[in-house]
Amino acid sequence: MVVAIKLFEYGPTRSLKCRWALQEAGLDYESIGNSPEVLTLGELGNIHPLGKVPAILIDGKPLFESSAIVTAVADLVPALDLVAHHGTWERHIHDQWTAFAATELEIWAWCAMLNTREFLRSADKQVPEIVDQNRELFQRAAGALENVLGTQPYMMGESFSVTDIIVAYPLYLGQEVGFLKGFSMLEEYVQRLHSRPYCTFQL
Ligand SMILES: N[C@@H](CCC(=O)N[C@@H](CS)C(=O)NCC(=O)O)C(=O)O
Repeated sequence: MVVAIKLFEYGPTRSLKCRWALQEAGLDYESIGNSPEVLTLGELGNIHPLGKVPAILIDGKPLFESSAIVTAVADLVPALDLVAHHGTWERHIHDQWTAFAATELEIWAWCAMLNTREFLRSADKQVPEIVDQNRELFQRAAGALENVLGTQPYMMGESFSVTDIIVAYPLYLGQEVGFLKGFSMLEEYVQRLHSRPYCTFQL
């Protein structure tokens, strides 16, 4: 099976999830941009309604949102079992954890970054007082994951899957802003994933 894949990406962003998934899947792809200028490309604007990265064309079909892209990439290579297959209960569990990662974890770590990192948002537009609330909400969700990963090595059980790429990214952001301290299972999990050859996240 040969699939034409164009990934609109820029290194230190959520694009990293997609690059990692493509490498796990063993799929060749054309990297478009991979610099801040990617955000100015009209072709990107035609795929992503907000002109953000990552975005992808798979055989010409457009898709955005990093979790959707990662899942679609894994679905291209079903024999590798990189994601629970369509129509199984496990697939619903994958959807459960990827939605949880975006709405209960990533949002709070990202909000903390936006309000403390001037390369993301100028100081006059930051509200650093919000960070304590971000930490509280992130850590509530992190506690739930800590319980899961205390009994199994990966989010879906005994084996790595792209669910882990999607869940680990907000943990990696959380580590950046110091929200992961004291969550020993999560710190070990991040290290475990980091030791995979295709991991793109920098600790
Ligand atoms: N929920 C989206 C978030 C995409 C996103 O915010 N991308 C950032 C880089 S990590 C971006 O392109 N920002 C440029 C902008 O805000 O215009 C996803 O997971 O793909």
